Amino acid sequence: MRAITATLRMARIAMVGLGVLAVCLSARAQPDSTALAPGALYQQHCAVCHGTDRLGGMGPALLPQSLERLKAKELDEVLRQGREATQMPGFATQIPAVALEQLARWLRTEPTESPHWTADEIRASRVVLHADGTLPAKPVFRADPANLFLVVEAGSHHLSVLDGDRLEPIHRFATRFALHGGPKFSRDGRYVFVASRDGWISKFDLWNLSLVAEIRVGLNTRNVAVSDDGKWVLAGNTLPANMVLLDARDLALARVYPVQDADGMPSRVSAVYDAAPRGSFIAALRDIPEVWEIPYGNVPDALVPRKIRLDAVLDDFFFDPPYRHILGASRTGGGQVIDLDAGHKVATLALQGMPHLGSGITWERNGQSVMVSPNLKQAAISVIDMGDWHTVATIPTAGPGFFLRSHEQTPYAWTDAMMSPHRDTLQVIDKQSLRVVGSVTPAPGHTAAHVEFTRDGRYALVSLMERDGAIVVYDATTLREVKRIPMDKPIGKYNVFNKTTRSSGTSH
Ligand code: DHE
Repeated sequence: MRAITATLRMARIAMVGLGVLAVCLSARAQPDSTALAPGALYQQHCAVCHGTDRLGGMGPALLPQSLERLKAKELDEVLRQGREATQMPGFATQIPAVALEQLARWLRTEPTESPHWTADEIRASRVVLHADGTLPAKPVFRADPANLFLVVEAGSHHLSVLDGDRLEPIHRFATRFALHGGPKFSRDGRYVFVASRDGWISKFDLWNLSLVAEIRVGLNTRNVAVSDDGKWVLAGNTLPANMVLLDARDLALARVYPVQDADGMPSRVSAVYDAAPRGSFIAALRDIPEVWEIPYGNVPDALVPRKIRLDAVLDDFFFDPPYRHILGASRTGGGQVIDLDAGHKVATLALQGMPHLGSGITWERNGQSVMVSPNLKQAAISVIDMGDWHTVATIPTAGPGFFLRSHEQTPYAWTDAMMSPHRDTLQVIDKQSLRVVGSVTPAPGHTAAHVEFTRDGRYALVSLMERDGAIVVYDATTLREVKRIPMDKPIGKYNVFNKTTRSSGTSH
């Protein structure tokens, strides 16, 4: 066991960063790089870490889908200069600029042989460090286990654990490259499951501060959901176009669901979520106008997808509090309300731009439930009446933003303007008047976004998303800064209590 742990640790240390092309360079004589075609250059310099097939190894996958989020000049820069604090070296002194540009372009083209990731490959990737039930069922620290925060640090790929009372870090896990999406907790808050964009699902035991198991479910993964009964983990992939069901105890592969319509048209998955009150997973699909419901309870059709046909695809969606309806939106605009029981659309949402419904939250206003969503393309927050689905208000903001957060114990909701020149400022909205009543700018000129509250709603934790960034803690009433906890590009942060009790002010 120790050997596996040590090997994994070594692999982790080596893999951190986009590249890790580094170790790839051997000291022995190599063919002249100036004369090589991009494919040959790749095999000479990159394949050792990123895999001969570009599917990843110690370094991440280098497929077009994996590089989608990296701008052309960023990729050029990484190839030339390497990546700070990782094993990825720069090649500017060894490979001529023109050849590096060709290599960058080549990395963005599909491999001649279509990448695959079969059930056998999924099984073979699994590593179990601690068999289910072998670690003590008692926290190894004094902090309140229900008031821990997990912080995803994207800079050097770590997951930090904060004591939510003292607001101090108590542990830092190394993680796979580029975690994305919300970590998903078991109901008792002991276990947490995270997905990396490269397809790795990791299970951590927070009480023992230990990594339990890992498995690679795909080459490009959207996100992961955990069933409310704690038995299943479902991951949604874009490459291959499928969903993968795992046994939550040890991440053993249970089932692969190819995602395609009745005519065999495959679809990438937009997102998968647990619909706890329904005892099912719900999956939105990006290329075919369907929503799939996979019941996991003790029912005759357990684990068999029920397919609901829609008028338009869903890129993003939100559950109403009873989990009867989903409010969905597609990248091309427009929103729809789908009644999951009836299995069809019941209303159209009057939404402009690109609402980020997955980041929506709800609160009570004038005796009515409203769903409130940021917008990735418009400087506005939409407020929707959950009774008749009409738009109650559109709140103007400083710029398009990603996230919106509140808490039952605070009168305010906080939003960012991350997609605009005002990305350094969060605005604070009064939940009753629907007016912007304040703002905070943790560091002028530096990106600040994503808020999560302590379990009592007293403090708001904001991410200063820079390499020398921080979690900046604000008093949620006075908006005064209370402290800064240094972090390496913190992205999201997640409070165990708010998540496991499904607070209406946070994502689930
Ligand atoms: Fe995310 C959650 C999709 C880009 C940070 N993001 C999610 C979820 C989805 C999603 C479906 C819900 C997952 C869940 O809860 O399990 N994100 C998308 C996109 O489609 C988009 C726009 C483009 C993409 O390439 O994927 C996108 N997301 C980003 C970023 O650029 C962010 C800011 C930085 C990053 O690390 O990639 C980013 N996404 C996040 C965060 C969450 C998230 C922090 C979790 C929010 C939460 O509080 O639950």
